[in-house]
Amino acid sequence: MVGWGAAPSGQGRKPAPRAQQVAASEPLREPPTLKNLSSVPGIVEVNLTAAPARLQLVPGGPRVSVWAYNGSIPGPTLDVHEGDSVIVHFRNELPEMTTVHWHGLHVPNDMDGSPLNPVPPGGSYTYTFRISPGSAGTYWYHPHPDRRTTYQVAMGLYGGLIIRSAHDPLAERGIPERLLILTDNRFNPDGSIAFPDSQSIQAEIDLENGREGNVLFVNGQVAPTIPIRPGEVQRWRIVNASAARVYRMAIPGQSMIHVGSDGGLFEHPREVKELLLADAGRVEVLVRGEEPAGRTVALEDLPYDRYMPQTRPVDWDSTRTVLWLSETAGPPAPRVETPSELRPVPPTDTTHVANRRVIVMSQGLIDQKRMDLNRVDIRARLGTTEIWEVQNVVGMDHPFHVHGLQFQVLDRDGKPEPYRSWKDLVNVPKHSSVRIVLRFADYPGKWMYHCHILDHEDAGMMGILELTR
Ligand SMILES: [Cu+2]
Repeated sequence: MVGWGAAPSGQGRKPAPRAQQVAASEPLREPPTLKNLSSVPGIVEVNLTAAPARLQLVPGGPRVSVWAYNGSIPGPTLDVHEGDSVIVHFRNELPEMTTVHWHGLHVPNDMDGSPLNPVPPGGSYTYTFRISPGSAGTYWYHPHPDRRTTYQVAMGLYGGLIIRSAHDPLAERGIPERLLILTDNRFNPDGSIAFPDSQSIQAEIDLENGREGNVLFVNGQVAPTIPIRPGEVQRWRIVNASAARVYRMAIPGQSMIHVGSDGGLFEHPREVKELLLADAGRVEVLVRGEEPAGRTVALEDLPYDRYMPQTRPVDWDSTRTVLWLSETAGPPAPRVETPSELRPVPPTDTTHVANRRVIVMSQGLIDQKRMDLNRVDIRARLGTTEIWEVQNVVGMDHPFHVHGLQFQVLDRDGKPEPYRSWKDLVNVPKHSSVRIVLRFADYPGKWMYHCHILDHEDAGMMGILELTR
């Protein structure tokens, strides 16, 4: 059983919870779910179209030109179960090439939506894959075309993906859940999405820091409200779909129970005061409504310095409100016991390691190279296990992502990881290194590994891993 003790004051935080009156914050809405066209059990068949649309993005603002999946931002959520066979009829109605990358999923190579398999404008592609057993967790999908990912995601192309297990200890206890997709964006005075001129200083800053926006969204809403009753426990599946922003999340005066990461639940819950969520990563947390009812507290994004000193934004050290948690009045919710056992996360066997590699990330480069779609950077055999030491040798963070599998973090700067989890993305802070263990179980082909700051990825901070039998 995990305690829910009051959180002591954190660094630079006030000891008492900040009660606030919030004007005109809308209740959180969740994205629509992709409609399953199949009535056959175990088959999920959906239509997904990427197309230009006009939507209101900023509250009170005008409708502006966006690109959207099925006309909504975020796109509709793909909600499936382990073992399901998924068929996605995708249509590209954009004026340029795109792909749909199923971030974090273990799928056949030609279903991965990497830049090696572009869908031309006006074209279509049927993505078919089976959801791996044991992969229950929170994922997302987004475009991954050659050099245009930043633009297409900023225009509105991203959506959530939930994989459910037949045995979920939290769902079995009736804990309600919410999907929260975090993004940020930047706007012109007329309300349209702002992109810098290619020769501008802002373009250079974006290339260095990755695109950040001054308006933060949750499911496309600005600082929405989540109501919670005293004693109620909610499970939040949080996706960071931002291009570059790293969130250091905390609820002042309250702890959270961290129960899962990119590839799903941990073995045991962990009580935390704050959580660091790099772009493209996911966390699952339990949040409890606290006494007294009637107050409103913020889920805050605390300052986190991921930047090069010369391009660090002037307001990097400000605290931002991600959403409001409204502790509603009324009778307390019945007590919910948080299970101490969530699910097994067996350690990847390292008795036989086929290869130990060092991968060096510098600014815009991996192993001193820019990505070339016609080059293979790493060759490995299916059925083997490798340990990669991912080194960041420069003065800003780079989040490292590998396509098509979930890995485990062994240690960070030699310090063993305190708990096991499945991950497809690990933030490698400035001047540090992380060792990960990867098992190449299945699916031959060429897989991308890259920095997930989208501007860095577009600029070629990416390599190709070829898996062969
Ligand atoms: Cu990077």
